[in-house]
Amino acid sequence: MSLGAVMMTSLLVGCITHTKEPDLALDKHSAAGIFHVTLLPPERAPAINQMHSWQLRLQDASGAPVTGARFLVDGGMPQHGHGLPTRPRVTREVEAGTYQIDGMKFSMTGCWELTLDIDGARGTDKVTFNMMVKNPAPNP
Ligand SMILES: [Cu+2]
Repeated sequence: MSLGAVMMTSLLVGCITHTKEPDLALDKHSAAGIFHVTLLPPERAPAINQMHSWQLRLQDASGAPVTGARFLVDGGMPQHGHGLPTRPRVTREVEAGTYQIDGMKFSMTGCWELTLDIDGARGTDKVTFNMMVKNPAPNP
């Protein structure tokens, strides 16, 4: 494989591929289809390097809320080869099947990946989200 081909291959992960639109959905089924996961971003887009929280809604395949689940949060920027600048955690279940992720921070603009390992009563599964982080609009 030529160096050019290697570089092309390394660009085909995460947000940007040349074969399809970037998959920026915040609403996905987990890899094995056990869960339906919806990420709820903060109401106001956080500034770069600002700590913030997200929420996530966890449902089973029939749409029923999944309570008492445990999560491992990981991620980074695949195109830059680095991980998250913080160690975000799910800190509490806000209401049945809705959880809070604290300690989120994006240290630069660009394509970030967020991976959740989910351990629920129905089994364990994994889901990966891609998000394009831009500089937020200045405060009014
Ligand atoms: Cu980066």
